Amino acid sequence: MCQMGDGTTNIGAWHESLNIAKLWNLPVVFVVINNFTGMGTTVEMSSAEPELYKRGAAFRIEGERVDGRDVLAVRDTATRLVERAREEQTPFLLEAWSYRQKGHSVVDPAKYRTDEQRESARAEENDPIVIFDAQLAKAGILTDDLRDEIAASVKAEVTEAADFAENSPKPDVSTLFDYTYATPVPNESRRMPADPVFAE
Ligand SMILES: Cc1ncc(C[n+]2csc(CCOP(=O)(O)OP(=O)(O)O)c2C)c(N)n1
Repeated sequence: MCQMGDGTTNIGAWHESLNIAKLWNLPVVFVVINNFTGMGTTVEMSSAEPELYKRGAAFRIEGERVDGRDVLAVRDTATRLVERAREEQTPFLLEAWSYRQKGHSVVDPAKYRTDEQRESARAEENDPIVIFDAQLAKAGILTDDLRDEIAASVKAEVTEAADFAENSPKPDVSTLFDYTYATPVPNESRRMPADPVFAE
């Protein structure tokens, strides 16, 4: 499975990937997370075909769209497409749509959206976690006690991780690129500690 945002789908490399995947019969499921916005640009404004699951058509790649707010629907559709990709030895395109609850990054206040759009994106009926919670409760799997227990254990785990980070010494600059690349790359070695950028 290869996952990307809607913003990727207007980059040439994506179309080249679809083309070669179909030509070479690669069992790849391309999963596009469509939250209708790439940074500050809407899919409607930037995509001549905004129904993204259809965009594999030029490469004879079958596509499906699923409600990305529904965890179980995503699981079922993804499972089915992965099985078909393996059995039929061919790629598929899966578009999972949902709403982006905040801006693109911590420095993006999402001013390109109206207050109504921002509120709707964050509404409980559009929140995948709230929806999944209700599904589990209805199935008798999640009780109030269990929900409290899970919430408390997650909070404890996150607090412990944050405390660990806050209380750890600052890492040495020479370790900046550790675990970034599998093998050394030229640009990396040019930006190691001797680089003026890092001079004290
Ligand atoms: C190859 C490449 N081109 C351009 C960018 C700049 N860029 C960063 S995020 C982004 C848009 C991402 O859109 P999407 O995947 O829909 O993410 P979202 O805005 O919903 O977080 C772009 C164009 C990049 N990171 N890499």
